[in-house]
Amino acid sequence: MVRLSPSLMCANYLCFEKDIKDLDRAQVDLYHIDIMDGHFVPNLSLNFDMIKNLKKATNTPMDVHLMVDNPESYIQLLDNVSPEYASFHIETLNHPIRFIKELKSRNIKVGAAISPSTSLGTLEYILKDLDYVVVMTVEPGYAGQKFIPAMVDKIAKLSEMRNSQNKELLIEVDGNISEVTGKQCIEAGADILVLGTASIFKEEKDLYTSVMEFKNKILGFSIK
Ligand code: S6P
Ligand code: MG
Repeated sequence: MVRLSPSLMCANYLCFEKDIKDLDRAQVDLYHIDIMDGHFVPNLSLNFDMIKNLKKATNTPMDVHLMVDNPESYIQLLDNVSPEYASFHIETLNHPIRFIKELKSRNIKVGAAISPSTSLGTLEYILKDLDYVVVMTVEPGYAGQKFIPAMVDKIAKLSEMRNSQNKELLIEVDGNISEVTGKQCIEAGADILVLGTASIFKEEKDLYTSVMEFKNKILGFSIK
């Protein structure tokens, strides 16, 4: 079943608690938490103190997307919040297998995120060690960007790789996932849709309504 993961950097921080309640009521599957460092990407977004507070307010699992150089230096911060899922960018590590083992030993499901111009070949020898891959369908760093159409083919190729190497692997897609691009990604093999300004975060609607409408629109596409 396809899972829905709202990207909380798109929430309204002036009424954050209400947004979380609305999303929980709509039974979203995961919270996508973007962590940026201003180096790997030229922006900053959410932080670990916020995750700690969020964990007090909801039981929905957290999926931390580390868009940072040197993700190994974030282990202590991850330990402080114990997220259920965490992904690092494959472009940032020389020794990813060691980092994957570190996270797994903490009972964290581990993902590798891959930027649009990075080849799938970089994942070939670690695919069997991963729980998921985050295919970036925009350049990492900002919400509200345009979907890169060539990423649909990349998802399909990754899906073929998973068939031969790791059938349990989940494919998450992140960046301008709308009703239209979401369907294309699901058809290509995506399992987790990150939802941002292209789908549910709209000023004119509350989040509960937005998520329910989005679910209905792609219901035939196997949303639970
Ligand atoms: C982008 C970040 C994403 C965004 C998401 C927002 O660097 O990793 O998770 O939050 O793409 O969604 P949208 O629909 O505004 O692109
Ligand atoms: Mg993200």
